[in-house]
Amino acid sequence: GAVLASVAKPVAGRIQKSREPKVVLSDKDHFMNAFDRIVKELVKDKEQHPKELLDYLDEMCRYNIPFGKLNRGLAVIQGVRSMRPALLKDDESFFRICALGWCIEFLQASFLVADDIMDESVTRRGQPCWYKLPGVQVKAVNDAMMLESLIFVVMKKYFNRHPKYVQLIELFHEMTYRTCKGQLWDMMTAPIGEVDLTKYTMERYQHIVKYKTAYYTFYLPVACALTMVGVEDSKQYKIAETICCEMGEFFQVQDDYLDCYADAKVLGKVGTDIQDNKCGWLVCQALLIANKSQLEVIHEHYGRHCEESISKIKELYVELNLEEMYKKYEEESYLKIKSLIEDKADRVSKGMYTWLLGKIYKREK
Ligand code: DMA
Ligand code: MG
Ligand code: MG
Ligand code: MG
Repeated sequence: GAVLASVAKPVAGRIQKSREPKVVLSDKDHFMNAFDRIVKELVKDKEQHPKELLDYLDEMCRYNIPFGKLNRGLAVIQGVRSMRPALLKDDESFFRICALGWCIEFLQASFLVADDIMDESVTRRGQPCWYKLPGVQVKAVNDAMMLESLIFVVMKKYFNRHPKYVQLIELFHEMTYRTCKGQLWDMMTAPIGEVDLTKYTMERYQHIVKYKTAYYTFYLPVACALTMVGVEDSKQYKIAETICCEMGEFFQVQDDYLDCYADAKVLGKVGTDIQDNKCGWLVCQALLIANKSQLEVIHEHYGRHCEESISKIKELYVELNLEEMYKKYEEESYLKIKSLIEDKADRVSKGMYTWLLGKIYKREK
């Protein structure tokens, strides 16, 4: 049963213009091809499940995993490339790095499927949210758990003989746990129909975003790359945590800004933070500078689903010049992270951090 129209197809590669035609694959091409292989091998189930079940799994994976920017997964390859490129020389070793990158994208997909249910979102990555599809609905709850459990199926398949197998499993478990705590705190801060503005402080905001976003988005790929290239010094992981948490906060501030200001067609999702009563960056900033009557507007209209209330909040954001504040924050934060990288990262890992920062600075989606 086709639940969807679009599925990810393997990449054939571009033909290089030279006397001897040679197919050149970019990291992204390799990464996409690895996805096709991973999913094919996943649904080639030895236990002989009914075809219908395996077809659903195949479709669920292809709908939810590969349509994002893939920066988290690609960061693992990039990290290895800048720290120990020899690991990408032979095909199987390159494939294994790709598989690890995909594990992060599986985790991301798992969180997004659940997040969209919790946030009552309607679109994601330019298509309807998975739980919104008539053929899916509440099965999406199980699919979110399925996506998470598939991480460990993939890992067992390609890493069970790897010396860092246990370390990688523990890393994924720990980052999953932290993200869940962040998601919980995000939701506990935004109870439906209850606007308690005293909760929306920058301290609480920073705590939420560090846990719900920074660890799995930045620290996890970096720690995967460090692990794969054989870094064992715990100091390096501490430095990674410091830099990645800073980048993660920056990234979620962007996410919150884009939720309100981006073109939904470019962003691939329609914003819901205002009506969802979210402790987002914009409302936290607004509360810091609003006068008494502006505070009343927030109190009356934030966290309401009607269009009129949403417009009232957006008008107030314009009045408070929040776009300007955001631009200023983005510049300052970028410079702060840049100097953090300069100060803390060693020569070998600098390239990876700089690449990550370059991927998010001035992003529009
Ligand atoms: C993102 O929070 C965090 C996770 C763990 C998915 P969000 O709800 O702001 O994300 P999005 O804007 O993508 O729905
Ligand atoms: Mg959301
Ligand atoms: Mg959310
Ligand atoms: Mg968001």
